[in-house]
Amino acid sequence: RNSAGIDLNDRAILAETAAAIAATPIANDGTDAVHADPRRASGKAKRKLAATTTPDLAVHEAVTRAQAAYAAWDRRPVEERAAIVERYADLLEEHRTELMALCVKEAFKTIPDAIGEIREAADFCRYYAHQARGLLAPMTLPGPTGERNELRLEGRGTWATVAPWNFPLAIFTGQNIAALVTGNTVVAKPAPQTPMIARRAVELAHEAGVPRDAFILVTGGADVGAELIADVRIAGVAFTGSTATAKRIAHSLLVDEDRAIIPLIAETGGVNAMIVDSTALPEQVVFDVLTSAFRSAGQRCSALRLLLLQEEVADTILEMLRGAMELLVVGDPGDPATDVPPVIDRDAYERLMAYRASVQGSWLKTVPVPDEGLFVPPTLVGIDSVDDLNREWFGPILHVARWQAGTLEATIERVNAKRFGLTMGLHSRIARSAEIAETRARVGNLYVNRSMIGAVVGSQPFGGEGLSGTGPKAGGPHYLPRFCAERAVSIDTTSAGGNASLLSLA
Ligand code: UN1
Repeated sequence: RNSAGIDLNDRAILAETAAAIAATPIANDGTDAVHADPRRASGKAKRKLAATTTPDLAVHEAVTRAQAAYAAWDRRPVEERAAIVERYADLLEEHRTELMALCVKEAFKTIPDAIGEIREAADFCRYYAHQARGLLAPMTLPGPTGERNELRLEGRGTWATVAPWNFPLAIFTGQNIAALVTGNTVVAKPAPQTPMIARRAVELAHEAGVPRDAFILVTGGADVGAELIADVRIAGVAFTGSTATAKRIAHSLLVDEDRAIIPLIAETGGVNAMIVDSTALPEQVVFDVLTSAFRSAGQRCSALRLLLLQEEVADTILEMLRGAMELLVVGDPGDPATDVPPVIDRDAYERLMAYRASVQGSWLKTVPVPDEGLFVPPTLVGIDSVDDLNREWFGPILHVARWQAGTLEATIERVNAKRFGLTMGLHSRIARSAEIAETRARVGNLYVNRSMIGAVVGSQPFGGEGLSGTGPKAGGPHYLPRFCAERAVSIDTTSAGGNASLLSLA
């Protein structure tokens, strides 16, 4: 099953969701965002709030409990854990309208994106549950006669997970379920912007049968995250967020000489480019650009940041894109018609608006937005060359440059030279160009003739390289093993080894 079973044309579900949104007792519908919720407040007020927010449990106590719960959880047969995780997926779907409403209210998700959250979270659960059953079954390995060799994957202990606000249910669930289904226990820190979604997700996991102490939430800001990462009892860290924070985490895992060397799985940002040549279908390019750059207000790490148009079609495509941007509906995320919601908080709003103002001379297009609320106008910014953008702006701001026919390979190398490596798009009908992109693009996810967002669990394993993260890819076949300890057991079964039959001293 690869769907939350929600049809956007199903009026009953939309009505149910609208009612749930109205009944969700937290601030804002995207229009009163600035005033109503302290988490949307200025940086200073937000820091104060983070400092005064009482974590559900103090970090030290949370790790102590999760450690104590580890042995029993890891010893449960994988089938039991997998069944609990599948039950959890069912619960996520049963509670979908409530969870969607939380996504809309707390994270400003549009309704289609909120549906995506439920679907992706449930998909992660089912995919990882299915995979764990095979992966954690003991494997017999070949060896000489008289020797028995087995390889087992098991949990490592207690993981720390640090999740982002931009996929407050999907990525939060993916990280935590991967750790849990493989036998680990987890202390999870959600983003300070989205604690309520996380709390509800954890409650439902407990309801599904995950022991309370196997999955513990700690909430708060960067200070709580730092304290969690600094706890030497942690057996691994899964992080999604900024490149800078990932580096700080990597550093803090290494400074203590006595500390075990533990895995860090980091999924970070990108300066994602789409290259369009003269054989591309312009209407499709325009649609995919709108989707990739402006949907979710550009707040996906997969989002398109840099559009590279072949000189000969640049003016035509820009003209069509300008026209299409006029049709974007920017507004209340709870309205099913909305394409572009507000950005996550006042800090993000101010950062993006200041940058946007600083490049005003290069605007190629911008669109009006409602006066009240954290709406960053979708904006096209012209730049002279592919080399002129080297950092990620996490919002609905798309940079555009031109490239010359015959330089596809060189253009891809110039994108590679930014050293991010998350997503790249190519729009072309030339098979040779697709081949060049496939072999040259140093990215985790290459998308040809389609949008660059919305990676589907199991079909498009997602994650990058370089400054974009460590891998392995979430929703792919290599993700779970990273959460596991690998143990090989070799037994001499000859009489010389004394182990022809191991004594059973029951
Ligand atoms: C992220 O923004 O952190 O492909 C990840 C997508 C999502 C992944 C985005 N599944 O847009």
